[in-house]
Amino acid sequence: MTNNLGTYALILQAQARQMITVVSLIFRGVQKMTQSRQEKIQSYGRAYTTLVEALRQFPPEMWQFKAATEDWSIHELIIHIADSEANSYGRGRKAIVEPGSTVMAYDEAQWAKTLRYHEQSTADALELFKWLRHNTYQLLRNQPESVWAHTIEHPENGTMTLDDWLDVYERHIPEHISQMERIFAAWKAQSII
Ligand code: NI
Repeated sequence: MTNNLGTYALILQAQARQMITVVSLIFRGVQKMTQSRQEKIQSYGRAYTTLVEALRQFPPEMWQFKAATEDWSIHELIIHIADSEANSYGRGRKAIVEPGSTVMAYDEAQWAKTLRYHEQSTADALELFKWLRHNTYQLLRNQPESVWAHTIEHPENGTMTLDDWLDVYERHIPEHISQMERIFAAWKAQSII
């Protein structure tokens, strides 16, 4: 009897230890996810500063340079960033307030042509981007956990959670900065010839 009780206690102890391991693994997973989301929100919030600092390395006289006819110039990319932000501003809010909504897709290349991006002010576009981004950043910082699983329906990308939306827009500015660097390199290469 005493032996049986002892064995039983050992089994219970082992089971408890296993439980603790599982719970702590789950906890660490959640903590990691929350941490990386927090990092993304911070990076999302820094985008305007990052963009303005990056733009300093490109001389304004080459902002309308296109490496190929169908490629975008730095000038067009800046206007695109503001238009994209205006769209994402609406999409993010739809996800928070009206989960399950279908959001609008738009033809980026056609917007650049029809809305004559080269004739629009880059200074105005940067200012617009600055405040749209700032306002959404403030909003994101205070969202409850449950909101991040809210979804929207994108006609081209399918179902997106608010986390997916953050992922796309956190990467948007750094990706376009890399593109600008490639345009600048192409401009330098053809200036030498
Ligand atoms: Ni883009």
